[in-house]
Amino acid sequence: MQKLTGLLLGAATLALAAPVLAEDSSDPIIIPTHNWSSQIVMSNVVGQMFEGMGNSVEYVSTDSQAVYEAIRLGDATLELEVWEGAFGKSFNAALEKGGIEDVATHQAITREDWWYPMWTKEACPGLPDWQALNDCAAKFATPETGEKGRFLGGPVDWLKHDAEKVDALGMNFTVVNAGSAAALWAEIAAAEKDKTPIVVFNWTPNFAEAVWPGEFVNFPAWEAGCDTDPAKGPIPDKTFDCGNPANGYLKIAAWDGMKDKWPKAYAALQKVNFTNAQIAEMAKLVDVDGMEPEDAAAEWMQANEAVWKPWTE
Ligand code: TMO
Repeated sequence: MQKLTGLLLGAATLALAAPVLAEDSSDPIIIPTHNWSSQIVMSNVVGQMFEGMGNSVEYVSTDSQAVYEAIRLGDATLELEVWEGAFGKSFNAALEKGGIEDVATHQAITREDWWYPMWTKEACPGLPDWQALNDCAAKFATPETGEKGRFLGGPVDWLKHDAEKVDALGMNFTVVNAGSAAALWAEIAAAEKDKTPIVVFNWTPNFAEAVWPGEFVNFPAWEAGCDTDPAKGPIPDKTFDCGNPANGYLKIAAWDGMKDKWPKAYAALQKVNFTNAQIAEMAKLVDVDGMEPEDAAAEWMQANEAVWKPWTE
């Protein structure tokens, strides 16, 4: 009897330790990719990890805001980089409608905001304070912006609401949107030659911090609701009268049907977790070393097997 109980207990423990998951569907897992390098490389890393587990994967280039609606409807399966500053609003709206799930939060802490390379401080020593930046607006003037300073924002789909911020805070700046992330790096590199003051949209983790030491502009601190509620932030009748979150999250989202359709891939996805340094490295392999995202992902995986292999077990 004791022996039998022991056996039964042993079996129960085994079952607890290794739940048997149903097989994954042979349909491809749809992974959306966007227009900045770390997201594309990370998508390929996780895609190649799924392929190594026997899954089929398809990458689809998708608008970085519309993707939350696509996931909710099951047209895309997951999103590996939900940046709080750029996408928190769209993600929350989709969560409220249902069909999408908050799967995990990366260890990485993110920030996305107005940023300048350090040489800019010579022209504007009061930085990083936003009012000091505004007092120096003329130093950033270009033929394109007349008397106003030029702020180079990211591609419009990142919806950074920079024009609303300029309006809310009464700044002497005009927002110009770059056509691509590469255009941001090209302008910083051009400004570096004669140390022209420049203020652009940038983020961390990114390769840029290792290439150009710089700082984010300090705007009035972000508080929840600053983007929707005029009462939040220092200006009583304006939204976006604040900076982006300075300690933002980076989340993973998935279609809520994923766990039933691809239970093994879903179990692995729940364990995916990257650090700031790992994400900056993924961007560097493309933006500095000039690799194709697919090759960058393969190289990263080869060098970091100890990081991702355990997620598949
Ligand atoms: C969404 N992004 C990382 C480009 O700021």
